[in-house]
Amino acid sequence: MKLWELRRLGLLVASAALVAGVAAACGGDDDDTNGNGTVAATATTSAQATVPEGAPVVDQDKLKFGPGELKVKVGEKVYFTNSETALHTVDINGVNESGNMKKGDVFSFEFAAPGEYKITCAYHPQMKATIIVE
Ligand SMILES: [Cu+2]
Repeated sequence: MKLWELRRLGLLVASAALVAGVAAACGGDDDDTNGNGTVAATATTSAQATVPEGAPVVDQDKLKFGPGELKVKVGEKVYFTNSETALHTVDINGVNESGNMKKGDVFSFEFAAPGEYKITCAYHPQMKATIIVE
């Protein structure tokens, strides 16, 4: 192998490592993005959590999200509750953010960026809601 070929190989390895590093950094962020490329501040599911008075709530009951449309402000936390025995999830723009929610579970999600978010359940395709963040 000629010297220039070695140099070229070295350069390729260096750029491959750089690309891998960038990809790893992006991959680490993927779970927290909301589909608009921005990071949502917090997302938690808890059986113990309570919904603060006056907070925006989307309830899962009778295989529906209620209300079907909700407007909130940027940075506001929306509380998702499950009032029935059927297992549900809260998928936000196609990403399952809540995991399985049993009856009584509360999942809260802070919408950190404006936009229209599609809320669905992984188990019940008929369950749909829209959250408009302004
Ligand atoms: Cu469901």
